[in-house]
Amino acid sequence: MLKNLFASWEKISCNFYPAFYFYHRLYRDVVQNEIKLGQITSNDKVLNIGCGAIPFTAIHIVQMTGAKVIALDKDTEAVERAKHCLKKYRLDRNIEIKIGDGVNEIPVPFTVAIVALQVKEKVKVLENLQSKGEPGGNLIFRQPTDAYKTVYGFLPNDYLPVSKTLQNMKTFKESYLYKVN
Ligand SMILES: C[S@+](CC[C@H](N)C(=O)[O-])C[C@H]1O[C@@H](n2cnc3c(N)ncnc32)[C@H](O)[C@@H]1O
Repeated sequence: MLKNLFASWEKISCNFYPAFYFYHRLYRDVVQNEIKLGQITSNDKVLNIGCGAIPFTAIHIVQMTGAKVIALDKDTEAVERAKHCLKKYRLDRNIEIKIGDGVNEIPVPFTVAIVALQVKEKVKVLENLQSKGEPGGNLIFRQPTDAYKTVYGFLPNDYLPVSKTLQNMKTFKESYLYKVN
């Protein structure tokens, strides 16, 4: 329910620039922390799984690092809206939006992957990324707080991250870093 609320909010508000801007701006510090965690630079090819209709993760990465981003979503409507808005607001440089489910479709090659909080089958996506990525690649997941674990899915304790960064959001307080072996 909460999960769908955010996806719907993005679809409704993406065509209204003040709402688009405000929502994308809210996540600036989150993505900045993840850029430091994954040491993302302009040389990286970043895969963002679950970009939504307002692909703020992709936008911040391009703006802050100059990296190229492939942004994936399994929802056709979100993909179409994201493409439309990026073009309309002239934010489409270095961002390619694609339809696909991160559980079984991973566009390659990528050097870093960032997975949205709302991507529920996190273990399957992590294992899929591990099997498709180049050794040494960085995989970043937003881990929900205990209260939101059932809603968003989570990575259990036996999936130990190599590092993490703190986040100041209601639904998640940490982003985890994994390595492709
Ligand atoms: C509404 S949020 C968008 C997050 C955000 N705009 C960002 O930049 O991080 C989550 C999106 O993830 C998508 N999603 C959920 N599970 C997915 C999966 N397995 N593969 C691809 N997209 C997924 C949903 O369709 C939804 O649009």
